[in-house]
Amino acid sequence: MPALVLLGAQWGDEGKGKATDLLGGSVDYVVRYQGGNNAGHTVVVGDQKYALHLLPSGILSPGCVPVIGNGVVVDPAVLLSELSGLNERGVDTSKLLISGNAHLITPYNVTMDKVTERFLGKRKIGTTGRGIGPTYADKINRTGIRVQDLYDESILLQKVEAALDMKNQMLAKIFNRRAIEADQIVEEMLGYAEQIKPYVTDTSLILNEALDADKVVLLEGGQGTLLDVDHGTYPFVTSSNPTAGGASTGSGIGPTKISRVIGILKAYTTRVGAGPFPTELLDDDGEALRRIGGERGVTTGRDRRCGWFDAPIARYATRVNGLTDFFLTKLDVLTGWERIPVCVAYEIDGRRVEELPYNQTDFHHAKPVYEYLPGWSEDITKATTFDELPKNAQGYVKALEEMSGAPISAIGVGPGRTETIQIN
Ligand code: 2SA
Ligand code: GDP
Ligand code: MG
Repeated sequence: MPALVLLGAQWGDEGKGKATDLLGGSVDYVVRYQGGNNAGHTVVVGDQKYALHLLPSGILSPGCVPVIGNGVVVDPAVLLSELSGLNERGVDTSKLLISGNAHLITPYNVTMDKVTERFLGKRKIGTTGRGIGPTYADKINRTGIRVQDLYDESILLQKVEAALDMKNQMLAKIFNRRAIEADQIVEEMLGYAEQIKPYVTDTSLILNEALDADKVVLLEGGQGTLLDVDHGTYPFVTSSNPTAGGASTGSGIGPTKISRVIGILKAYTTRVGAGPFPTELLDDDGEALRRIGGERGVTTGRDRRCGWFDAPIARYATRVNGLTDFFLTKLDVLTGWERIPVCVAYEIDGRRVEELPYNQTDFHHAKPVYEYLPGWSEDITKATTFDELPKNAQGYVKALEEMSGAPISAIGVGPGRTETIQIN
């Protein structure tokens, strides 16, 4: 198998970290291709729990080379602290590779993220405040700073000055803030340069050579399909492409090398931050899903908004990503409900709509049309085969598979590595 992609089919936090870790043993490289330390992946190995933000989840698999691709935005201070945190827990991180073309999150990008959100007030996006959007904005605006710029001091200074020129005027005139000094930024950035240097390389070349040598490369998405800047619920999205196309541009691996695209799909729906969410529950059921599912942001600690499963979203993820299969996660969280509502379509201004509307105003008005599936009360966390699941849990999985447009190849029944049912 050449390259495969693993990505979020909903609004993120579907359990991608666990799924990547599960596959980690059978792949040679795990690559992050977009986002930055806005991601929060939880991996539970035995009695150890790891929260990763910037590093690929493959860093926990000893045989695997973790890669930060060109499409990622890297906060160097976060990178170094995440590495040393893992080292202190005995994890070997020496194999890490970082693309010299990845962009750096600078302190002024973090400042811009925070002041912009404050400025937007009620209209804010609910970002993680990690400087993600402003760093991608600089990249597209061609005023970004790349990892490779750390190794040419005069170029770094010129680029930081250019990037700060307009921002300092904005900070002073619009946000009433003091100017940021280019020299101070350069000094801070240079302070990280030597520690990062051993990891920096041409990752696209290395990955393509690995594929030519029949190695297996796993491309790991952060966030999810509906947070994609092109295909998500714009403007309530992140500023990168978590969808399958982003895996190619964000790693420098051509689409013809990708043979499998796995969508990670939670058995219900969650979202962090602002924006439309048709099946959101503002009642006791929503509170129960949050409590039982432990639905709290791994990066910011914010409560996640919770709701029932939304089939048009799953179908949409299948379509825009060309999904080959799904991993269904957190089925165990639904144990105990007598009947489980599943959104099969929307009602928008009196019309029944089967697919996700491309028009944002329509999506804001979408009301879920529910079908009710019978629930189960048996503990399913020890199930290791599909047949061991209660009949109604089997029925729920089969119904979701039929509605979502791609086969379900694994089912999560708990957070641990072993709490997974593989379906062949
Ligand atoms: P940003 O910071 O610019 O990427 O924010 C833009 C929107 O993207 C959402 N976003 C996320 N949604 C779910 N999970 C994410 N990662 C963390 C986690 C989130 C956390 O694993 O829990 O801890 O809050 C993530 N990252 C970005 C964000 O909420 C905005 O809606
Ligand atoms: P990611 O961002 O997609 O990697 O997901 P997060 O780590 O942010 O959130 C998923 C949460 O669900 C984590 O706390 C995981 O440990 C947990 N998790 C993953 N799969 C399962 C599952 O099948 N059952 C249960 N109960 N928890 C799971
Ligand atoms: Mg997460």
